[in-house]
Amino acid sequence: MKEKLEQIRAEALSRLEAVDTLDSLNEIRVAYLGKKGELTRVLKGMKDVAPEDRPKVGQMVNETREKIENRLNEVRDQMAKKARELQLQREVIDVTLPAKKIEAGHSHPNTVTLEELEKIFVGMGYEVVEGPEIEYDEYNFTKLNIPPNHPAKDEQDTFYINKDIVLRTQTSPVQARVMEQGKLPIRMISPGRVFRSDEVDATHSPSFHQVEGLVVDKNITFADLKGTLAEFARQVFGEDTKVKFRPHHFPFTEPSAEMDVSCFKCKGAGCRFCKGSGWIEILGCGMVHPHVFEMCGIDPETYTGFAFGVGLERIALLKHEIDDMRLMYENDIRFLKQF
Ligand code: 2U9
Repeated sequence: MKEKLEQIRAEALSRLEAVDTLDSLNEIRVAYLGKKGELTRVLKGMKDVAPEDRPKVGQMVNETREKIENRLNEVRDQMAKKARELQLQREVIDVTLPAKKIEAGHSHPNTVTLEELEKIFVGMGYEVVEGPEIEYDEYNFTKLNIPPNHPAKDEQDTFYINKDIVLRTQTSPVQARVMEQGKLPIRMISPGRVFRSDEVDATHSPSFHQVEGLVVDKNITFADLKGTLAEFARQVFGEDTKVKFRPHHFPFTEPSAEMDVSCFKCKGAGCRFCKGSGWIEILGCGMVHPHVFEMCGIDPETYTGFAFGVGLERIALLKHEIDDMRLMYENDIRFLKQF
């Protein structure tokens, strides 16, 4: 019996020397210490041992079990230690490596331009007022002196939600709503997205942005309009910018004009940028039409006012010398990160 136990112990310990995985370690544990293992088999053979020898043999079995078990645990601990060392080696952090760069984003060129325009007008005492992109046909057209069947309605043909509700074609309805509130005087700009059923090309989009402005007070004249917009042009395009007003027609203003600025590339001499003319068209403007005042509840005999409208994309494209509006909406990072 003693020899048998010696042999089991030697065999188990020798197998433990060669073990290299947790699975094979477990196999050895089962083979020697398990319910159907070698030592259990020895214990089952106790019935053949003389009763007086049984305690001694029992003690020997226990000693053998203890030795094998101790070694098994040692080997298991060594394997765990080795695995942990390997893992630490693999995960070692080189603190001298250069850090990953955090890619900081920045505002879209449209947003940069909008903020610049807002700053200029806020500096002149204007309020910034926003309004709904979905509007009543009445506010988008009728109150702005564009009655049903007016040809200008066709020009601005838009997206109808139903026969009374449209996606606004201009931000003017915001100003009509402010006028209706009746708090005078008014000095405001209304920036925002507008919609027209235009085909996409380098200068058109079915959705773009406007900044419109409105001043209403007693004794406002065309001279106030000219002075304000000339100052605006100087702040956007440079101190030596000249302005020129050409007569035009808008249903909501009378008289109406378009304003050009002297070309900021060639200073008015004529170049490819201004198509040889020396001037670049920037915005539309005019004195608020008396019908518009009446429809918004303001007495045109007491109050006068001027209004203007600029396309935000147009200013942003000019300032950055971008020749295709579609680039503004594609959000290609290679384009955007240049500004
Ligand atoms: C009220 C009364 C009058 C706003 C105006 C323009 C002239 C104009 C265009 C510029 C380029 C639209 O984005 S664009 O295509 N706008 O030329 N807008 S006067 O006149 C108003 C506004 C509100 C109550």
